[in-house]
Amino acid sequence: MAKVNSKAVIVILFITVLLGLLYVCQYYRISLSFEETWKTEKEGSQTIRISHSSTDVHLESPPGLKYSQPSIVHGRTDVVTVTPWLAPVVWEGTFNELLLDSIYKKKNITVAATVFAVGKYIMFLKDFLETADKHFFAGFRVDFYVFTDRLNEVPKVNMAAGRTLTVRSVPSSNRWQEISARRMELIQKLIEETFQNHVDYIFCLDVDSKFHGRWGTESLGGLVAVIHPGYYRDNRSRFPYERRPASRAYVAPGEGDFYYCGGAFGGLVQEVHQLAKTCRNNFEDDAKEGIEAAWQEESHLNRYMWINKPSKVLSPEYLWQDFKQRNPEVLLIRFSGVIKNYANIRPN
Ligand code: UD2
Repeated sequence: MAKVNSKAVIVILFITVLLGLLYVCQYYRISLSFEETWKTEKEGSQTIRISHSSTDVHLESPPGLKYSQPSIVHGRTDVVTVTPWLAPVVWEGTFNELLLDSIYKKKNITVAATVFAVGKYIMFLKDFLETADKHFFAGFRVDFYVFTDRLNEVPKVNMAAGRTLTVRSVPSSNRWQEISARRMELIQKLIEETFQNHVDYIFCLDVDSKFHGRWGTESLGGLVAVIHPGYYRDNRSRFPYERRPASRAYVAPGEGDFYYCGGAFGGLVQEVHQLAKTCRNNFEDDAKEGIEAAWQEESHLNRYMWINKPSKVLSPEYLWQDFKQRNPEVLLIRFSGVIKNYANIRPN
């Protein structure tokens, strides 16, 4: 009898310890989804808290807000407004900006935007900033970060209240491919060293572009990609993905969803940090083996987005190209790349 009892006690103890372990694991799993510990080169280890749930998931509308009735049977029929993994594709006519702005005003969000203006690309910065101040998250707190090697040539632009401009020095380079590709590393470091708790979303944008229309809260999401205007009507066999299996940006024939722009992407700070870090590491590991992907960081970004599906996809309204005639399904061009003479502005 005493023997049976001691066996029962051992079994009960074992179950108790097991339940305790399960509880602890569950606790850590939940904590980890809200906190991420990043090692920064300078500061060692630090904990950055980003509340996913309150910023991106819970959408609370102010009581009493009047807006037009949404329909479940009428809407855009000329374009696809949802991906096969059920992420919205944002086109003009698919959202109510009054409603969205009211929801995000309550959240008191801060959006950061990065832009690189290295070498002669500084010439594009004035128009970029002036039009961004007018159209990019107008009425919201926006922190612009300009990376340049020409600190003295940064134009003076009067920003609206609540919007800041920070200029960071970066080395010059005699290879445009390197300037374009190093952006991922600098975005990763900016997030690690500067953002801490105060920025919710970040967008990374090409400087040789201008805003023409609203780019606002409708674009917010966990991981946000923009459909490239040059390929969105094409079969994926024609997408300029990296096609050499030796590269970490490789996308095999028959794979890939859309072709996304390297010139605009964003999302929650934590998501963009993961993207930038991964693309940077893959780019550098490729370089050690003497490989440079076909479209540098754009190729790595496309590989990343193929595996890590964006939770919101922005239509080509969000990055058009001025040399292209507007297609009928593009009702509004919000942001577009200016016409430029590569031979005159690139260092090589
Ligand atoms: C495409 C992408 C670009 C990038 C590139 C591949 C779009 C609209 N553009 O543009 O994002 O993925 O292919 O590498 O998706 N820059 C400088 N100084 C330079 C060169 C570049 O500051 O001398 C910066 C600048 O912010 C510029 C960006 O890098 O906007 C991209 O370079 P680009 O505009 O010359 O590349 P492009 O037009 O081929």
